[in-house]
Parts: sequence; C-alpha cells; structure tokens
Amino acid sequence: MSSAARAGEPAPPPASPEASPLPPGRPALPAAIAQSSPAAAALAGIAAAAAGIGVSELVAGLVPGAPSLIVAVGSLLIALQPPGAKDLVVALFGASDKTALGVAVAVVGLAAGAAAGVLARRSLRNGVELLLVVGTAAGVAALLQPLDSPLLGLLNAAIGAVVAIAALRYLLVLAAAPRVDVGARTGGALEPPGGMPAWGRRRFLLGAGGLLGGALVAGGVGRFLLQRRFPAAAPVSANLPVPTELVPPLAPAQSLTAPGITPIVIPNDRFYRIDTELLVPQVDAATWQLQVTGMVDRPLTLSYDDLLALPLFEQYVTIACVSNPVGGDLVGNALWTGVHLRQVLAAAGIQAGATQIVGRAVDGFTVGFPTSWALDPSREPMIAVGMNRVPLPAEHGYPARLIVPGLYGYVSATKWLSEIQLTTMEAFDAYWVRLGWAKEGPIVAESRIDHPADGASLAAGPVTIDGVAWAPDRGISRVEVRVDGGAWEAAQLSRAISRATWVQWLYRWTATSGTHTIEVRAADGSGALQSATPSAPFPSGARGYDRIQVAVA
Ligand SMILES: Nc1nc2c(c(=O)[nH]1)N[C@H]1C(S)=C(S)[C@@H](COP(=O)(O)O)O[C@H]1N2
Ligand SMILES: [Mo]
Repeated sequence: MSSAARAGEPAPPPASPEASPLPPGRPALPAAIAQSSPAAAALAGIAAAAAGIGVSELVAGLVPGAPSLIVAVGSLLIALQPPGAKDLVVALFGASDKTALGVAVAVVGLAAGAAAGVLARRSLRNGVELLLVVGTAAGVAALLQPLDSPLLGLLNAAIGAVVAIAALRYLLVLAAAPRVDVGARTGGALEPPGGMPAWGRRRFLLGAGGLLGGALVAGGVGRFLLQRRFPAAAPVSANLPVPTELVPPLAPAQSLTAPGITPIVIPNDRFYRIDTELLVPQVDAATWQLQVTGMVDRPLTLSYDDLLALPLFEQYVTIACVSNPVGGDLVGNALWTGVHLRQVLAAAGIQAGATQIVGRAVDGFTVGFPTSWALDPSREPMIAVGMNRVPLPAEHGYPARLIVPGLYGYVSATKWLSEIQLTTMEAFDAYWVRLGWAKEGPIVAESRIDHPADGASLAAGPVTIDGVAWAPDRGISRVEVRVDGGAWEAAQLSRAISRATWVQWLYRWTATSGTHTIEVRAADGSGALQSATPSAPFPSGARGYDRIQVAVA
C-alpha cells in the first residue's frame, strides 16, 4: 500500500512547500481517505472503474482472442436470463438493443466503481475488495465466452481490475491528501475545515477528469477496433456458384402495389435480426467445417467448398421469430440459396430412431426439430449459404445456416452453423427449450396491418389498408378486414410465391369521419382461421388479431 501511496503521491502544494502529504511510516492513507468527501470518493471510484473498463476494451480491440469484458458480461446476462423471460428476449435481442445492453453493463460497472470509492472511505481494503469481486465476475464471464481465449479473458479481467484498483488508490490520495496533510500539520489553521483547498480540488478533478478522458479514449479505440474485427456487415466478396435450380423472377401478381407497402422480399439490410450474440461472429469460411454427427451411419465433415460443390437450389421462405408480438416485425421473407438438407442427411445415413435434428452453431447456440418435419417431402429444408442472391451476411449466419420452412427460428434457423447432430427428441433440449419455450415451434398463422399506422389521422374518403399475412408452410388462403367490429370483408391478396412464404394483402376502405378500429385476420392454407384469442409470445408464439385505431377528420 505504501508504495502505491508513494506512487500516487501528489507534488507538494506551492502554498506549503514543506508538506509531504503522506509521510512514510504513518498509516496515513486510510485515515486520509476517510476524510475525503463521499462525492469525491464516488467520483474517484467512477473514474477508476472507467479506467479499468477502458483499458480492458482497448486490450480486447488490440489482441485477437481477448474478449471485451462488456460483451462477456452482457452475454452472461443473456445466458443467465430466467426461463421464460419473454419480454426480455425481445428487449435484449433486437439488433439496436444490443447496444443498450452494452451501455447498461458499462453503467453498472461505473456504479460499482462509485460504490467502491465510497466504501474505500471507511476501509480502503473493502473498496479494493469490491473492485476485485467485480473483476472476478467479469473474469468468469470472459471465461465463458465460447469464441474467445479463456486465458486471455482471465488476463484481460485481471488487467482491468488492477488498473481500476491502482486508479482508485491514486485518485483517493489526490482527493484526501491535501486537507489531511495541511490540516494535520497546522492544526487546521491554514485551511477551512470540511473541504478540499482549491488547489487540491483542482488537482483531484484534473486527475479524475484525466483518467475519465483517457478511459473514454481507450474504450473508444477498443470499441472501434472490436467493431472492425466484428463488422456489422461483413463485406463478403466471394460470389456463390450459380444454383442448378433457379427460381423465376416474381410475376407481377406476386406482389401488390401500394405506397410504402411491405415488400414481398425484404432486403438483407432491412431483414430482422435476432440472436444471442453481442458481437456478430466472424467465421472464416476457409477453415470453417460443418460436421454431421450422432445417429448417422457415416459421420460427415464438409468444408465450405464441399458445401458449395453440392447442387444448390433457391427458394423463398418466410422466417419468423417466436418472440414476435402481434403486429411486430420480427418476420421476413427472403430468397435463400443453399443445399438440400435431405441430400446431406441421406449421404450421412439417418439411423432408425433418430427423431430429432439438432443444429449447433460455432457460438454454442443450439436448435432442435423433429426429423419427421425435415423428411416430409412437402417442404424443402436447406443448409442456406445465400440470402437474396448474395452470400449470407455475417449477421444472418455466414457462412451457412439452416432454413426449415414452417418452423420458428429458435427451433430451426441456426446461424453460423457448425454441426448437424442426429439424436432423439428426448435426449436433447435446445437453447430456448431449456429456457422454457415450447419444444416444437411450428409458426403460428398471423396477419399484420402495416398501413395506416396505429393512431393515424386520416382524411375522409378512400383509404388503402395493407399489410402481410403468413402461415408457413401451410400458406394463406384468405385475409379479412373489419372496421368497428362490423362484418369481415375479404382483402385482396398477392399471389403467394409458395406455401412457405407470406402474402401481401390490401383492402380499400372509404373512411368516414370519426374514430375507427380496424382489425385483420387470416386463414391458413387449410382454411383454418388464425387464433382470435390473444396470447403472449411465450412459450409458443403470439396469437390474436392485429388491431389499429385511426381518427378520420
Ligand atoms: N447461432 C444462432 N443462430 C440463431 C439464433 C441465435 O441466437 N444464434 N437465433 C435464432 C432465432 S431465435 C431466430 S428468430 C433466427 C433469426 O434469424 P435472422 O437474424 O437471420 O432473422 O435465427 C435463429 N438462429
Ligand atoms: Mo427467434
């Protein structure tokens, strides 16, 4: 302690050149700290925590394989969420909310720093211990990051903790020393009691501000480097081989025209993204392998080139997230390019009794769905390598993912796929199933009103009401609209591309003045109406009619 105290010893103030703030041999630091103000101690703690976080982010940015502690703790929080934390799922896993989670983790870290600073006034040791506890927690989180080096994770947490502790002691000395020293030596005559002298405060604030600024720069540079290592959209240069089976261009009747109507095919950069990753995994296709394992006669290992050498085909498939609320946009339709899953399974030879297909990702995420679902000849599950005729974007699973028509993403659509394992339904529960979501996840029939917007103010007269409806892979047979609880009226539909895709619908309404409620409902390919009874997304998908209110002048 004394060496650190000496290291952090401020230069003597010009007003009392003989003063030595913390004379050696005196247990001065704790006593001195005790007299610093709580606010100064908290600020010291915040700056110290910021320094620890900033330096560790910089290390994560500079050293490949060293995890960001922020990302590690955020990922741990995601992993530790209570079973059935339904709203949390939507809240945490939307793309923009990942930033919010990172910010929240950092804020909690700074708050812990503030607490450590205040604690240190009573006992420096306790303050240091709190920082050690936080550092250890971050270290454990870093250890659990599947794509990073555990050793570098521990090391980075240790670096962060050491920097934070050293910074805390340094700042507390700055905060405490002047008044104690001057007061102790002069009997308090030279300085007013109860406050740091101006020069001391200035030096403390300069120290804390300098550390905060440095932490911000270090953290910013680290973030920048991390994001460069994990770009939001990886520029994938390689072109895909031309599929042996190409789909024809969309016929005019396969999409409707109305201003702003949701397009039949969602562009990649507007496609919803849901996953448990805070940084998009960057997989090197040159070293990536896909294993086919478990209850198969011939386990397989396929490289990216092996996969691309198989016959590729294209199909439009609408995928949806089980967490999508009624009216939500966690659903989209794309043209996927890939390999027939059944062809790969046949090459491996499925053994009798293998009732479940498990998809594993490079990050440890898992899905599972019935083998019978995949083998049903009415649908064409695929190992997708392309999305809307370009290689899969990194955030959508480059280099390969599963696309299984008719199933929610959480049981099927494994991004960054690394293994397909044949097992039994009983033997394995996938990631979200362990958290309480339904074991099987067929997509519930739903319809959505996109225009007008809920709460819109409209002029009386003709109004176009439009949206989309989906029930992969049973198809949509009709969509109906009703106004103010009146009769259900048929909407016009786009001609469905296939039963695996959504349709657009459109209804021309003559708006009369007043407030109106507009509802939509769809029937699937068998004619079965979507459920009218509202339910939350957990555990098997949201049900109920989408409904808006508009005011017509
Ligand atoms: N590796 C991995 N794959 C994953 C997930 C994930 O968290 N990790 N999330 C799944 C879920 S819940 C959904 S809804 C879809 C979303 O796919 P998208 O982000 O391409 O729209 O991916 C699925 N595949
Ligand atoms: Mo999902």
